[in-house]
Amino acid sequence: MNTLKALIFDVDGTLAETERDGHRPAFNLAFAEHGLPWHWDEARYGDLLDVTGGKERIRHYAGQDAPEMLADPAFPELVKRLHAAKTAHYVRLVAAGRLALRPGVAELIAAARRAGIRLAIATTTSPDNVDALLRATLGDEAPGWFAVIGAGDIVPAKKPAPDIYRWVLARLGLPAADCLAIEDSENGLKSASTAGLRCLVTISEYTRDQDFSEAAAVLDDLAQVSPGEVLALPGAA
Ligand code: XBP
Ligand code: MG
Repeated sequence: MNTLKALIFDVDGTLAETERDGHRPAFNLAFAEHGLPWHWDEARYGDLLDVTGGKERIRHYAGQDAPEMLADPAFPELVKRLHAAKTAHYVRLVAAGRLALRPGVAELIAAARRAGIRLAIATTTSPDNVDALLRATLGDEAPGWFAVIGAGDIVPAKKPAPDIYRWVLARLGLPAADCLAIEDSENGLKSASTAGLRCLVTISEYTRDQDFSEAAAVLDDLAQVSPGEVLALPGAA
């Protein structure tokens, strides 16, 4: 029996294609204004996406391209400052309307609200980024439509660890079997599956070649099916 009570959305790559033209340029602007000769092109950024979390991604990159920086006692503070600057740039880009929702996302959110199915977010990205994207694309009331928003450093172990989904499920007060996760990446799918959730994958720009064999369904985007079909996906057990 389908007991769907909540949809739990990933953000980056799922609600919108945020990485190539949102997060990536925001990182590059932050590097430039801190005098760093770093520039993440589209291809390199694709590799760096294996590491979720902006601060984690900066640390990983420095380990590869400037390992001497890791030993500098000032490095952790630099990472914090770079990431704060990157977040400010990203929020500004999003507020300026640079990113749109992916096809079918707004329709599914509207259908879930009409059907009394609760909405939640489980993302690796920072809370300010989620708030800015929801407001810019769905209006100022949109963050309030989500019963739970789990974002960023609220759990220390980011996707593919299941912690963010477990955190969201605990706050929803629902068992995993009553919820459906919507993801775009293998890291996100692993995170949701390990938390016991069934997961619908909508493949995104950077995730075409990833392994989605554990997914309940794999689509190019949510406009391929009707919202009713998503809400009627068969349950886990
Ligand atoms: C998203 C991410 C994030 C963003 C950057 O992964 O990996 O790190 O790229 O966000 P997912 P912050 O879609 O699986 O949640 O810089 O705010 O960390
Ligand atoms: Mg994602």
